[in-house]
Amino acid sequence: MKSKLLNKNELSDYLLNNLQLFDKTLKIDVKEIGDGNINYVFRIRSENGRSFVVKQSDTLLRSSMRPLSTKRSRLEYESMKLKSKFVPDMIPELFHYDEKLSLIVMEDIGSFCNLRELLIDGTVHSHLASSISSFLAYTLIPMTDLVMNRTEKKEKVGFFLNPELCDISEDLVFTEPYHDYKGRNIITEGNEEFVANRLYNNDELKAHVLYLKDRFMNYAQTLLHGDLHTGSIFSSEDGMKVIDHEFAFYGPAGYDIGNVLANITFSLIRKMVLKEEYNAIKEFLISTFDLTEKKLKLVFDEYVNDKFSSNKCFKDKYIESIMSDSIGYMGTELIRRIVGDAKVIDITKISDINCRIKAERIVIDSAIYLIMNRENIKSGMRIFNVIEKVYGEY
Ligand code: SR1
Ligand code: MG
Repeated sequence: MKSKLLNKNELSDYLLNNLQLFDKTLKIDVKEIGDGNINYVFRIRSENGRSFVVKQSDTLLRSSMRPLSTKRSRLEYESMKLKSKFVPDMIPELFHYDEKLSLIVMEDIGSFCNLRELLIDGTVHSHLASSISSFLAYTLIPMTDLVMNRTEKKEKVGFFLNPELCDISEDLVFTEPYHDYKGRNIITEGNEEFVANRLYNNDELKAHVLYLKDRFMNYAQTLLHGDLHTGSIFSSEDGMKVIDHEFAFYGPAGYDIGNVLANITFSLIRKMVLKEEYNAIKEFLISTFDLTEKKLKLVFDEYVNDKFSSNKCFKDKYIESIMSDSIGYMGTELIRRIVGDAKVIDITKISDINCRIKAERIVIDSAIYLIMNRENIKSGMRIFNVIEKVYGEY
């Protein structure tokens, strides 16, 4: 398919001629600000300071230039629209969608900071565990068929089929870290034997990961963000915004929760091995897990009100299984960011090679324990205890 990507001048003309967002008599400046693997992101600012963000999907993947359907743009837009009904303050406001150009115009969230960078810096805004747990509970529970009309929910499952983006995760998260069949893994020098022993030659672990992969592929529980790492979350003293919804699809709720927990853990382990103050991040990890479980129950009570599904025993089992899935997917995200090629700067920016080797081993050993024991880890403190114990072994 031919590329339809606009260059900066074309984008500027497009916005001035097709939308009433800017005063046409003033100059506008277009700057590319995206650094992701998938799409292109621009900030467009008028001389009077008014600004917007434009996200455009090309027919080729930004990182590797291989073909990728632009359907992802429509799914991103529709998923943001749906989620903003439940968490309006946490989704950038949407101004325009162009189906032909796969282009979304949205609020500029430039006054918020990237959460990965904040955590590396040691900054945890006081509302954050509460905000993230609300985002998770209010986006995950209402889109299940315990709340939605059953027919409408099945239509949504169909609409949000996202085979190409899911395929990326099925490979990068659930397959390649255990079988490097595409030869794309990047293992830090010094950890090759460790990775072979712990991952490539670990059939017991692989069985657990296959179960989680099967659930990812077949359990259409709710509409997921699908790639909810700390680079997709932006925070300020007053609130947070979640971006990059192109991986949206119907899958197990625990996948989004597990991704958040794993990505907080990278910054925690970074601080631990660098012997930096980590108490704020430890508390953040613990409260994010505990508050998410609590709010899933509250939102269940608030939204699940038909007389067949609002059953206390069922509710407890349902939330318990979301939380154990979360621990499992936390583990798979932890592992894939260490051995795969989509790494996280929390770990790659550890400049002392011995510290980095140690951090990677702590991440992998913690993850393996979490995956294999996911049904018995039931509190944020237990998660921290696992990491602390593994840390003590190195
Ligand atoms: C080719 S895409 C690599 C990774 O970047 C995205 O943000 C997802 O995490 C994906 O796995
Ligand atoms: Mg992303």
